[in-house]
Amino acid sequence: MNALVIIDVQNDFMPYGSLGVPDGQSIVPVINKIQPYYDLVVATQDWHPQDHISFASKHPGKKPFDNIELAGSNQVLWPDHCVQGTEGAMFHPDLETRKLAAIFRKGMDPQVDSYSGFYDNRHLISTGLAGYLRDKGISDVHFCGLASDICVYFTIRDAVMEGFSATLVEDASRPLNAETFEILKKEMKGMGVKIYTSEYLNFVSE
Ligand code: VGL
Ligand code: ZN
Repeated sequence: MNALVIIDVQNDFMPYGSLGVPDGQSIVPVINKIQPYYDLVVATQDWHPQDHISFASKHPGKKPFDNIELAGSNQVLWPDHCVQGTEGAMFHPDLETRKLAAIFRKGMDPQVDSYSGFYDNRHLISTGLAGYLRDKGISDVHFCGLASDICVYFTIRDAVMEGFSATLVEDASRPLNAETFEILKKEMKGMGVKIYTSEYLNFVSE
């Protein structure tokens, strides 16, 4: 059984949003096109309280994209984004949501960031996504969404660690930083992640 996990296809990650990913809107028709190929479709939403620690606005003297040390790790500071219940946190209005069996929300702890759809950045708190997918009999998981070099990448890493077969649907994803993504792509391939574009998916049967 296979599943598609749609990551953070939210207004604030669109070029018109507060943390816009270049060309982000162009993934929406691709994601809508591929959904029928999957046994199960779920989505994640970045879902921050308005005083979230990852917001530069919380740190006097800091600007978006500055780095700080937080609990012994590096934390990138972001523009305010995906605040719970705001328009920016809603899915792109053209995203097909009728097939979504569940929505997993992350980044809700004001003190901890959460890029992966499975665990927070300290790897302490689970969203329940791994258990949910296993309970549904899913072994083959495909990923798409925004941004391919941040939340999609960290989600895929955790999927591999959890023992799922992981595939990135590359044209249904876009990176914030294209150069970083090229490096991470090699790393993902090294971990056994498959990277396909949507037109090849029909030929992949596992
Ligand atoms: C994301 C930065 C901060 C993402 C979320 O969805 O890739 N990036 N929060
Ligand atoms: Zn965030």
